[in-house]
Amino acid sequence: ASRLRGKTILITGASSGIGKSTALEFARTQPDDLKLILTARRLDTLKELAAEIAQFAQGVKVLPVKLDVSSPEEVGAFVGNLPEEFKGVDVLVNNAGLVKGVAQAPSIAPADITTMFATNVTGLIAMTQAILPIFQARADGGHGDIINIGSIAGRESYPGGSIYCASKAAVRSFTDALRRELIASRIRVMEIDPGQVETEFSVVRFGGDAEKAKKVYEGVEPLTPEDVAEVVVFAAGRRENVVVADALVFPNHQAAATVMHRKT
Ligand code: NDP
Ligand code: 8X3
Repeated sequence: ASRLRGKTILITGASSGIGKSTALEFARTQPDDLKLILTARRLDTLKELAAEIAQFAQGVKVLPVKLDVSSPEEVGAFVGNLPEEFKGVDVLVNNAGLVKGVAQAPSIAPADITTMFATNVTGLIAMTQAILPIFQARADGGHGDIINIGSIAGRESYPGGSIYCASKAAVRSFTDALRRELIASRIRVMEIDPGQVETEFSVVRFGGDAEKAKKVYEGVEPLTPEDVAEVVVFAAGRRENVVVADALVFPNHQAAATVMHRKT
C-alpha cells in the first residue's frame, strides 16, 4: 500500500506551475484515499483543478482555499477555518513564490522587494509556523513533513535577480535551521531546489509579457512542472526514516544558475 494513503496534503501556490502539477501527481499516486488542501489567491483556478482531479481520482477529497501567504491575517486565520476533516495536515508543501522583474540596485522598485520577501520568505515562514503545532501535537515527539520549494537561485546569485536570489537563500537558511531545531521529533524538513522550469514564473517576472517570457526558454529544454512534482511526491512517499533533505534538480542542459547550453 502506498505510504501516502489517508494523508492530508497542503500545497501553497497550487493554482499554477509546480504547485498545480504537485497536486495532480499526489492524486495520481494515491487516487483511492487522500485529502488535498489546495491554496492560492486565484480560487476559481483552484476549483477548476479540483474538478480535474475529481475526474480521475474519486477517492481524493479536495479542499480549494483562497489564501494569500503574504497576508499575516489570512495565514493567521487559516488553520482555525479548516473543516474538521482537513485539520490533520500531514504534509505541507511550501511552494507559493514569485519573482518580479530583472532590475538591479539601486533601481529595484521597493514594492517588488516587499512582494518577493513577503511571499517567498515571510509567507513561507508564517505557513510553517501555522502548521508546525499540528505536527508537534502528535505522539512520539511529533511527525509530519515540510517540503520547501527553494531554487538554484538560493545557492547562486545572478545579476538582475538579487532580491529573488536573496529570498531563496533565506528559504534555504530557514530550512536548515528548522531541520536542526526539530531534530528530536520525527518531523521531516526537506528542500527541493529546481533549476529552470517552464511555468508562469517568467510571465509573472515580466509583468504578463508572454513574448519576453518565451525568450527565456529559447534554445533550451527546461524542466516541466511535472518533473519537479514527481520529486516532491517521491520525497513525501519515502519510508518515515528517510529524509530527502536537500535536492537540486536541473534540466540536462543546465549546470549552474546561469550556465546553460543553448542551441542557436
Ligand atoms: P507559477 O507562477 O506558475 O506558480 C506560482 C504559484 O504561486 C501560483 O499558483 C500562484 O498563485 C502562487 N502565488 C504567488 N503569490 C502568492 C501569494 N502571495 N499567496 C499565495 N500564492 C501565491 O511559478 P512556479 O510554479 O514556477 O513557481 C513555484 C515555486 O517554484 C516558486 O516558489 C518559485 O520561486 C519556485 N521555482 C521556480 C522555478 C522556475 O524556473 N519556474 C525554478 C526554481 C524554483 P496565485 O497567483 O493564484 O496566488
Ligand atoms: C527560478 C530559477 O534561476 O531562473 O527559481 O531564477 S532562476
